Parts: sequence; C-alpha cells; structure tokens
Amino acid sequence: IRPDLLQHVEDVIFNRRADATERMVRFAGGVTGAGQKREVDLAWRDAGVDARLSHALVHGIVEFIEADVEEARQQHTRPLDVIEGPLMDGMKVVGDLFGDGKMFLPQVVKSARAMKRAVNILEPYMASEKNARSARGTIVMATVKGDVHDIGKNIVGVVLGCNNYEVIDLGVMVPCETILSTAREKGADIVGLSGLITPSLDEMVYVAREMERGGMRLPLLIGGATTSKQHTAVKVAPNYRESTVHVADASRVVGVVSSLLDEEKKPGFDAENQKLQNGLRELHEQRLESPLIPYRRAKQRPYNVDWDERELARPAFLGRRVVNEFDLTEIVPFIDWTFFFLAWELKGRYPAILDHPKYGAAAREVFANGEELLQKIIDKGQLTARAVRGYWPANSDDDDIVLFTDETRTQELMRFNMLRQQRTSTESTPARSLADFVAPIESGKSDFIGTFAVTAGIGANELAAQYEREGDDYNAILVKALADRLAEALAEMLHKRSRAEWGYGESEDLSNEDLIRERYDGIRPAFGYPACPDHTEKRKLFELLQAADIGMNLTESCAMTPAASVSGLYFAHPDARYFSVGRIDRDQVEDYAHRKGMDLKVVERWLQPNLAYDPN
Ligand code: B12
Repeated sequence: IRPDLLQHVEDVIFNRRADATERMVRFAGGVTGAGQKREVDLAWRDAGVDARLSHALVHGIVEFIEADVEEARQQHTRPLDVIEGPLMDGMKVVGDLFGDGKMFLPQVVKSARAMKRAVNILEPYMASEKNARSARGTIVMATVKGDVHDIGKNIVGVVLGCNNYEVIDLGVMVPCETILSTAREKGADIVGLSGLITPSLDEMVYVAREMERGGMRLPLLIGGATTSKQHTAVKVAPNYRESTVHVADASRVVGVVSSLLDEEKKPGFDAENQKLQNGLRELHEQRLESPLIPYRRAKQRPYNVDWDERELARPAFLGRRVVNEFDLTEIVPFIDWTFFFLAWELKGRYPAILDHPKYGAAAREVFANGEELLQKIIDKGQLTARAVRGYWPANSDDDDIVLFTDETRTQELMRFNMLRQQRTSTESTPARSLADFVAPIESGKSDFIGTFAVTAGIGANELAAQYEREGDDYNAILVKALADRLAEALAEMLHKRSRAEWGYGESEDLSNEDLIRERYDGIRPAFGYPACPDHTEKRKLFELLQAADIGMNLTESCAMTPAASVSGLYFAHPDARYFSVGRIDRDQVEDYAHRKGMDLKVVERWLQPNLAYDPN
C-alpha cells in the first residue's frame, strides 16, 4: 500500500484528525485510476525545435530532451550555439519568473535538471570548445568544517547555475584551507559558506579572518539556517575588508551575486550593506547593555513544580535499548510535511498549502514527486532508520541533572549541565532551566530522565550521490529532504512510544495533528535548541547511549552523522515546556565552565551566540 494512501485511510478509520474525511476526498480526486485519464497537453510539441527546448526547460520536462537536443545540434553550426541559444533562452525565462515570484524553487530545480541533461548530451561534441561557454562568474561554495547539512546550499547552487554562474561546490565538512586554495586555483569571483548549527558560526568567522590574512579580495557570502544578518554584521564582517553579505534564502542570491560582480552596481550595493551592518552593530551594542539578573538571583527564581502534587511515573525499563531497523511505513504517518515544503521555500502549513492561491500548484507537484520517491525508497529499502533510547533514575542538583547507576540512587553515573535564563522581565517571572523539570535530590522523590538518538539517514548520502551523478539534483535534494522528515517523524514516533513505556502517556489518544502541535505531556528538547543551547552535551549523551552502535557519530562541531538525525532528552513532567535560555552573563558561564570541568575560553566559544558580554 502506498504510504500516503495508508495514512489517509488510517486517519479516517482511527479518527486521527478532524479533517480526515475532507482530506480523503481531496486525495481520492488526485488518484488516477483506470476510469480516469489525465490528459497531457502536447500542443507545444508542434513548435520548432528551439522553441520546444526552451519550453521543456521552463517546464522542467525531461521526457523529450534527448531527441530535441539531437535535432537542435544538427540544425545549429556548433553545439555551443544550442546552449547559448534555446537553452539559455529557456533558463533566462526561468530566472526571470523565479525573480518575479511567479515560479518556485522545486520548479526551478526541475528546470535545472532539464538543462543539465541537455548540456550532458552536448558535451561529448564540444571537446574542442569545452571552456568556451561564458559563465557570468565563478562561485566556490561549501558547508564549513564540522557541519554536515547541505540542502540549502545545494538549492542555492542550482539557482546560481540556472542563472549561468559556474558553481564549484566543495560539499560538506570542508576545511578552511580547501575553500581558500580552491578559490585561488579556480580564480573564483565569490566565496559562499553554509552552516546549520551554531558552532559553524565560529568557523565562518575563522574563514573570514583567514581570507583577510591571506590578502584575498573576493566577496564573501554567508548562508544557512543558523546564520543571521546580525551575526554576519557583528562577528564576521568586521574580520574581512571585502564585501561580506548575509543571504537569507535562495530567492535573493542572484540579486546579491549579480550586484557584487557588476562594477557599476557594486559600490551602491556595498554602501547599502555597510549601512545595514553598521545599524545592526549599533543595535547589538545596545542589547549588550540591557541588564540581566545575577545568576545567584536567577537560581532563586526557578520554575516551581509542585513535586508533592502527583506520583511520578516509573519507566517500564531502565538503561538503554536499541531498535536496529524500523519499518519505514510505520514512521510515515508521523511526518510533519509542513517542513518538507519549507525546505523548498513554500511557506505555509500542510495540508492547507496544497490549496494555497500562490504556492498551491507548485506544492502539489513537489508533494506528488516526494511521495512517489518515498514509496520507491520504501520498496527498495534504500534508507534505514535506527534508534536508541534509554531511561535513567535522575534528580536535579541545582542546575545539573544527575543520572544514577541504579534506583538506590547512591552512585552517580553522569550529569547533564543545564543553563538558566537570566533575563526576566518582572520579579514574578521565573528564570527557567530544564533542571527545574526534574525532581530535586532534596525532594526525596524518585524521578527519571529519558534520552534518545534517532537517525533515518543511513543510505541517504549514497542515494543522493547516485542521483547527482545522473545530473538529477532535484531527486538528490528530495532524498535528503525526505530523510530529514523521516528522522523528525521517527523522533516523534519514538517519543510517543516512550510516553507509553514511561507510563504517564499510556492512555493518550492523539491525532497526528495533535502530535505535531505537541498536545501531550512532557517535552523532548534537543541539544542545540534554545532551552539547552550547548551542543557539547551531545558528547555525554552519545556516550551514555553508545550511539555509535547504531551508526551515529559526532563531528568536531558536534554535528551528527548521518545528517538526518535528532537526539535529545525526554522530560515527563506535565509542566515541562520549551523555552529559550537567551542571553547569559559571565557569572553563569564561569559557574557552568566549572561544573563542566571545561576551560572557560572553550565554553565561551561554544556558547558564543548566548553570551551577553564580549569575552575578548
Ligand atoms: C528541518 C530542520 C532540521 C532537520 C534537517 C535540517 C536540514 N536539512 O537543513 C533535522 C530534523 C535533521 C534537524 C536536526 C537538527 N537540528 Co534542526 N532545524 C530544522 C529547521 C526547523 C529548518 C531548517 C531547514 O531545513 N530549512 C530549509 C533549508 C532549505 O534552509 P537553509 O538550510 O537555511 O538554506 C537556505 C538559506 O539558509 C540559504 N543558504 C543556505 N546555505 C547557503 C549558502 C550560501 C553560500 C548562500 C548564499 C545561501 C545559503 O539559502 C537556502 C535556501 O533558501 C531549523 C529551524 C529553522 N526554522 O530554520 C532547525 C535548526 C536549523 N536546527 C537546529 C538544531 C540545533 C538541530 C540539531 C542539532 C538538534 C538535535 N540535537 O538533534 C540537529 C542537528 C542535525 C545534525 N545532523 O547534526 C537549530 C540550529 C541552530 C543551533 N542552535 O545550532 C535550528 C536553527 C533550530 C533552532 N532554532 O534552534 N533539523
């Protein structure tokens, strides 16, 4: 059974969501059976070959590419004329439509796939004039050392390629030296960096410094989920004298790159960027001055849980347990598709987005392609999902969560060190720490903590690489986006199972929508998220769970491999909430470094985005 069909049927049968029937009806309308034929309009095939090629590119149709390219090659004097004529004409339309917001990312990436196929067919005939194609400029791009995510970077690369820029993509976990030496060797015009997690921010600062030290004069682009225009202005740009620009998403990159490479436009663009960054730096200075409460006082204002109010549940087992292979169809119903669309810059909640007046058509198309590929992945067993979880007797000790070897609670196994908010608006607002949600040692209560690490990314890189070799960036990106969705869905599914195992969630009866909206007791914060921003705690977590046993590891920046992975803690108490630790002061950081047994300077580097002071 197709997973999407199964999900719709189960939603109806198990009454999992209020809109299950409407969704089923809509879904059924899109299923083509023997009785219903989809008419494909092939009128465009009647046009001349150049017009057909342009049409195929604009609509991302690969079906007729081979025959059409061959026909065009015979009609034109040189193969290069086919590229620079009808193909580039088509891509120009794509670029313009995308720039005008009339075409969306999935469609652009499909067009790029058609272009790539066409060029691949022509290339053998162009041996003698290989380098004759005139790109508008060369951009060297990389996900920085220690980081593994590349969906965003890859999308940006495709968009630049569509606009006739040459993109040299160095991949993920790329050391600074490789980026800089490649930029020099290839005579690059621009360097672009990407990163998903906060430790990458520091690496970007390092790259900027090295570019300055090496006397480089190329504009530097900064992008990725963890980056911001604030961080670029405050931390990166001051280290490098050339233009340093934050690019928020793929729809802006062509505008930025073309301005930077245009001698006439560049001075104006730089001046605007400088002005913006000066303003952001001033704002940052002001923020540094807004007062925090001393850590000592913050600790006196915890979130107060009434520990006598209820019996604390005991998990069904203690210690760790591994699940080495999941049936992917079991995970599919837990997918939150909203983020699948977000990866393609289609912003809106699923399923409403399918009927969105602007994005609807593009959303339906990429959703259908995604579901089809997911089915293929399931049928062929191309991705493997694994998980390890564990429960431990635990109590809080100040801002630490102490795990004990057994229920006598006499011997400490390890401790997670937590941070506490220091910015509270009024005397009555608590200064929260995740430690507040575990019963304190002095309460005498027998509390527990849960831990988990899940991945759905085993096989993802190989499968994506296979598509890339075939010139199919569209499916390569889809594979990674689906693996990410499965990882997040597995985390949700395992959390549900954990609430049952732990006892407090046994009688829970929630629809998928309720799960997405987290209408259950307890939370599962992940290290790196705002309530526990220190990524290095993952090292303890991975050791405790022996995550390497299921093929999960940490890079030097504490990014997890495979990329499609999630890990964190389970808190059972119904009062437990997500929150943001936010800015913290030196008094807390010193205490924290001491608790962790880590050098203050090192701790400050990892917590850089949270520091309310300049550590230098
Ligand atoms: C989906 C998601 C995931 C997915 C996959 C992410 C992915 N493939 O990128 C999964 C579930 C696997 C995941 C896991 C984790 N995540 Co997460 N995740 C997100 C989320 C919700 C969306 C990110 C996303 O996919 N955006 C869509 C893509 C296409 O956008 P993008 O990568 O930013 O790229 C665009 C632009 O940035 C730009 N761009 C990107 N690169 C470049 C390069 C250049 C040169 C240019 C010009 C532009 C450019 O253009 C791109 C296209 O428009 C964000 C929150 C958020 N709303 O941003 C958190 C977020 C990124 N995650 C975060 C964290 C902490 C984690 C985990 C560490 C949690 C954990 N302990 O398990 C793990 C780390 C995974 C690992 N392997 O180490 C943090 C990162 C910041 C931090 N504190 O470190 C965020 C910001 C959430 C938060 N607020 O705390 N995550």
